[in-house]
Amino acid sequence: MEKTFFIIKPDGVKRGLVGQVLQRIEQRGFQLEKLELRPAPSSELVDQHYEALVDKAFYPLIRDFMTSGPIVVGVISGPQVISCWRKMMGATRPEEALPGTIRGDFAQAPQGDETIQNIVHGSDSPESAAREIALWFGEK
Ligand code: DAT
Ligand code: MG
Repeated sequence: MEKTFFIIKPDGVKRGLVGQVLQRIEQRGFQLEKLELRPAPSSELVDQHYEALVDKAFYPLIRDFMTSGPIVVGVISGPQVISCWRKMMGATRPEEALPGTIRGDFAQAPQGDETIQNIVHGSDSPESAAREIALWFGEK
């Protein structure tokens, strides 16, 4: 069965949205394979996770945000779970995320110079899912 990796980012945990995010996963019928509350991740781990973005001008703000507090990490499985979870998350930019999606229902567009805080992460392909599961859960 297809698997994907997800994160409830520091904003989601701080705002008390863990239960509502997990409820949507269960409601949709996906199977929870792994689920852990983790202390704020190290910069090194976040840099590896976002290896495709580390050279972008905005990346330092992402790193600061992602290391700012505890996160929930997990693996879920189900038919087409990678693309389906991406649809459930909604667009990257909160102002573009449709109502009914997690980001569209809970995330606000950045104000001032803060970075995008959009509650959740989900792998974007089978290759990233495998890489991210190995990175966060140490499966070789
Ligand atoms: P997604 O999280 O929808 O997969 P992504 O992988 O392109 O989006 O980027 C990872 C995170 O980085 C994203 O959730 C928010 C932030 N981000 C992406 N593009 C950005 C940009 N142009 N400016 C600021 N932050 C950005
Ligand atoms: Mg991404």
